[in-house]
Amino acid sequence: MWKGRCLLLGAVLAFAVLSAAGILSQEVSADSHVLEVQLDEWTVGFDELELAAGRTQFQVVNNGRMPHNFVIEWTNADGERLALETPVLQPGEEYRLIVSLAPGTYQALCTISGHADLGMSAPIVVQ
Ligand SMILES: [Cu+2]
Repeated sequence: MWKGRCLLLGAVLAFAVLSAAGILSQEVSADSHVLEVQLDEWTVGFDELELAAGRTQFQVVNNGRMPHNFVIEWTNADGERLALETPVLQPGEEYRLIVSLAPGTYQALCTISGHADLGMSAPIVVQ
């Protein structure tokens, strides 16, 4: 599920830039960003997210009344479809997804049948 090409460890301290002001909280620790993602019907909590490359902790919480997950998908240089994902979270459950993202465009979505089409899908742009 994880290819070394996308691993970018030891990144210098950088700040996340959030386009969806007020929707996500942000805090920066020594070597990673911490972003809170609030899943709900039918949103992944942001319309578009801009991130600096490097390590990010997504603190994912399901605020909805139905099960949801949070998946980050992308296509690598070989055309392979890759994904990082939380387990399916029941209402009220939380999960910390720690990723290191290289510059590129990713898609955040819930992969439970039909949910992305209902709105649980948004791009992540990593610079
Ligand atoms: Cu869902």
